[in-house]
Amino acid sequence: MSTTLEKADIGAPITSNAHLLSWVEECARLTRPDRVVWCDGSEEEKERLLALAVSEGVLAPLNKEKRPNSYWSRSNPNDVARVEHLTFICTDTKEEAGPNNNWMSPEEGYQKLGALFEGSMKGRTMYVIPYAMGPIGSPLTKIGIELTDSVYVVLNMGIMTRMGKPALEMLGDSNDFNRGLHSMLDVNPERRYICHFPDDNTIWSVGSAYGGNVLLGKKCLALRIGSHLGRNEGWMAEHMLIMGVESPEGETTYVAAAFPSACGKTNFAMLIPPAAFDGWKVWTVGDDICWMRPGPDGRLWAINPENGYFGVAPGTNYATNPNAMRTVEHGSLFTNVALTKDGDVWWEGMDGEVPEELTDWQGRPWRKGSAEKAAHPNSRFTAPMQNNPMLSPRVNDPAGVPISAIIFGGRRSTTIPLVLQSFNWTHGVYLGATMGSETTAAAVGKVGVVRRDPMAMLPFCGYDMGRYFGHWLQMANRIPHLPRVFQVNWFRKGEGGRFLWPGYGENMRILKWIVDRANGRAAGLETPFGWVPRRSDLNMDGLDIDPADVDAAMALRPDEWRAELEDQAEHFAKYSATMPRELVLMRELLMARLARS
Ligand code: GTP
Ligand code: SPV
Ligand code: MN
Repeated sequence: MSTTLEKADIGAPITSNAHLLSWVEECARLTRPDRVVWCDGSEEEKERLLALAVSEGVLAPLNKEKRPNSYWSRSNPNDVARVEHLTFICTDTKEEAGPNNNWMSPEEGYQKLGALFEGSMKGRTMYVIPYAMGPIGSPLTKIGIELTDSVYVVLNMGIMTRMGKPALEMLGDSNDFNRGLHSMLDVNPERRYICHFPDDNTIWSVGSAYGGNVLLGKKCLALRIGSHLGRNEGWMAEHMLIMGVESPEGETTYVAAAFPSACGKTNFAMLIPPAAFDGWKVWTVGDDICWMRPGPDGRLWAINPENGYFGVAPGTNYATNPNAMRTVEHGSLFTNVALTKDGDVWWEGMDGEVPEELTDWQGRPWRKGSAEKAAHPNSRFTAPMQNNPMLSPRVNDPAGVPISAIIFGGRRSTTIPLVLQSFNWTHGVYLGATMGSETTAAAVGKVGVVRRDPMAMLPFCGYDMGRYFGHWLQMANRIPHLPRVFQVNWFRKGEGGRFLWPGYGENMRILKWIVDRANGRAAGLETPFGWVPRRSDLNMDGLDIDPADVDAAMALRPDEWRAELEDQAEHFAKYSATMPRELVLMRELLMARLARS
C-alpha cells in the first residue's frame, strides 16, 4: 500500500486486537502522521481534545451561562453539505452499484485515493476512533474504527456514537469491523472523494471535514455499507426516524418513518402532541437511521444505531420543536450557525427578535436586514441524545423496539395527499419506491426540484436500487406480522405558496390515525390510491384551520396523478434491469383503476 517500508509508530494502542493493530500500522505507513492517538472515549479525553480544538481555532467556546459546554465551529465555505457527485461505490462491477450510484472499481478507488492519502497526515495527528453503531451488546450492533486527522471528527463522533473502550471491548479479537480512513487534506473540492468498498467493509474519505462526508459511522457505514450488509444478512438499514407513540392508556406503538434529508425526521421524532391529545406522548428512539430485522415473535424489530443527533438548525425553535431546543441547551456542537454578540448561537427561524448584529457562518459581521442568511441553510447541531427530554427509555434496549407502522414522506408541493395507507406490503413498497421530494440544502446542488428519492435512500443505498426494492419485497416472507405502510406529505402548498397543513406538533392528528389503523382501530375510506381518513376520522379539536385547506391537502387530483404516473414510468425505466415486476404491475394496476374512476 505504501512505498515506505519501515514500521510506523502507532502510539500507545489500547487494544491487543492483531487485525486492528496491523491495519492501523498500514494506514499510518501510508499517511505518515506525526503521532497516533487512540481514543478511549473518557471524559478526560474529551476535555483535553476540546481544549486542543479551541487552541487550534477549530472550535470556539460559547457563552458559559447561555450555552454551557457548547462550541461553535465553521467549516470551509466550499464544504458545507454532502457531495453526492463525489460519492462512490467501489464494487467489482458497475452493475452491483446500480444506476443510483457513482461507481469506481476497487482498484481505481484504492489507487486514486491512496495517492491522495500518501503522506497526507504529515505534521498532523492520526486519531484512532473505535465506535459502536447500536447499543453495546446488541446482536444488531456493528463496530467501526475511523482513523482521522480531524479533531472535529473525533468530538462529533464522541457525541454521535458509542465511542471508545466499550466498542473495543465489544470487538474483542475479531476482524469483523468497518475500516474507515479519513483525511481532510487541504479541504479542496478538487481532491474530495467519499469511496465505499462494501466487499472489504471499508470506507475512504478525503478532502472534506463536514458531516455526512466524514462522520463515517453515519451515512457511510450505517446506510451505504449497512444496506449492503443488510441485504446479505437478511435485515434492513434505512434512513428513518423511530418513535414510540404512547396512548393515555399507556400502550406504546412504535413507528418508523423515512423522509428525505431535511424533510422533517428530527422534527417528527420529537413531536409534542397538541392540547387536544391529552395523555398522548411521543418518545424519540432515533431521528435519522434505523436498522430493522425480523424478531423471534415474527415482528420487525428496530434499533437506532446512533447515540446523538446531527440535526438541521435553521427553522428549529421553541414553538415548533421545543424538545430539540432543550436538547441543544448544553453539551452541543454547532456547525455553520451564526454567533450573537454575547457568544450564543443564532439561526434563521429561531424564537424572538432577529438580533441587530451577528457574526455570520463565514465569520463575517452581519446586520439585521441583510439579504444574506446569517446561518448556512444546512447548518447543524450535534447533540447527545441523552439531552432529549423525551428520549425513549427503550433506546438502549439491545433487542430494539417492535415496529407496527412504516411511514414514507416527501416534500411535495402538489399531488401527494396528507396521508394515505397502502393496501398491503407490496403496495407499501411501491409507495416507498415511487417517493419524490423537492431537493434541500442537505446536499450540494440545486434546491427545490422534485426528484425521485425512493425510501429517502437515493443518496444512501449502497447497491442497485432495483435489487434494494427486491430486498424490501423479500423481507415479507420472513415477517409474519408485517408493519402497516403509510405515506404522508406535510408540505403540500396552496395559493401563494403557503403550506396547507400546519405541520410540526399538529402532525399528531395524522399520527394518531396511523397508529389506530396499525392497531386495527380506525375507520378509513378506500380510494384507488389506498386508504384515507375522512375528515371525521381525524381529531381536529382545537385546530383553527379552514376545512377547505384540509380537503385540499388530502385531495387526489386525476390531472396531477396522470403527470405523476408518467414520471414514475421514467423513474422505473432507469432501474428496468432489476426492477421487481410486482412494482411495475402496481403502477399499471393504479393506472387501470384511475381509467375506470
Ligand atoms: P436530515 O437530518 O437532513 O436527514 O433531516 P430531517 O429529515 O431530520 O429534517 P428536519 O426534521 O431537521 O427538518 C428539516 C426542515 O423541515 C426544517 O427546516 C423544518 O423546520 C422543516 N419541517 C419539519 N417538519 C415540518 C412540518 O411538519 N411542516 C413544515 N412545513 N416544515 C417542516
Ligand atoms: C442528511 O443529509 O440526510 C443528514 C445530514 O442527515 S449528513 O450527516 O450530513 O448526511
Ligand atoms: Mn439524514
